This record gives sequence, structure tokens and C-alpha cells, in this order.
Amino acid sequence: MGSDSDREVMAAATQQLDELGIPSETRTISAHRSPKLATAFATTAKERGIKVIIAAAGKAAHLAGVMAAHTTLPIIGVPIGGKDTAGMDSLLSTVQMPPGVPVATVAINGSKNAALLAAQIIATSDDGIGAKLSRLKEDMEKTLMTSSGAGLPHAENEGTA
Ligand code: RP5
Repeated sequence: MGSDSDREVMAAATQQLDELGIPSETRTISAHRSPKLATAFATTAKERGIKVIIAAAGKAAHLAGVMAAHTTLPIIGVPIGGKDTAGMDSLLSTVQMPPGVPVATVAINGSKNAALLAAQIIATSDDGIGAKLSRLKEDMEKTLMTSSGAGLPHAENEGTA
């Protein structure tokens, strides 16, 4: 993440990865305030065994883009919502990467989905993680189906508004 002020939003990503048993490291590295560190992190990530980088930043700061410039690892960008433009600045800068330098962008503050997408990428070569993700989807469906109001309409309700 670009700043410690992003930590609260990004906690959901760490929690989701922990629940799936995927080891992760959390670092505060700014693309613009500590550019040398950002470059070093990205260029050495692959050799350190990292499979996916989740890069979160707010405003027009472009941690995800800088990561993507320096590695062939998949980069998932999390635009962080701010007070000034509610995160639209970050969303647009993250999603609008130029051709040749992709960043998979999730929703503003979408840290949980960033973790799930990272897990899905890892699952392409890890059946154990794949099985956990399948169970998670099944649980999600069960939870919805057992919630009140879920399922097909009952006959007695048909014809009512
Ligand atoms: C970005 O600027 C950070 O990712 C953060 O979301 C935003 C504001 O940073 P702070 O001024 O709170 O450190 O670089």
C-alpha cells in the first residue's frame, strides 16, 4: 500500500488471504515518496517467490502502475477512496493503464476482491487453493439461499405485488 493511511482498507485483503491459508506480506511503499524502494520491491518480487502483487493507493498516486512497469507478475490495483473525489481519481488512474502494462483493477476500496482475485490466479497452479475457493463459493450460495426471502416465490405469494 502507498501509505499507512491505506492500512484499514487493506486489512480485509490480509484477512481473506489468511482465511485461505495463503501467506502474504504487507508493506507500505510509495511510488512517489519512496520511488527507489518501490522499484526495488517490484524488480525482486518474482525471485523472492511472490506470485501476485496487490497494490493499493489513493489519489492519483500510481503504485500499481509502477509495480506493473517493473515486473511480469500479475498486478491487482486497489483504488483507495479519498475525501476529495471519493476515489474516482484513483479508480480512473488505476484502471486506465496504457496498452502493454496491464493492471487488474478492482472496485474502490475493493480489498477483499483483490485478495480473492489473487487467490484465483494462484489457484490456476494450486489445486488446494482452488478447492478452498470452490467451498467458499458454495458457502456463499448456501448463505444466500438460507436467508429470508431467498429462493423461488411460494405459490401463496404468486399474484401479489
Ligand atoms: C497515496 O496518497 C496513498 O496511497 C494514500 O491513499 C494517499 C494519501 O496518503 P497520506 O497523505 O495519507 O500518507 O499515495
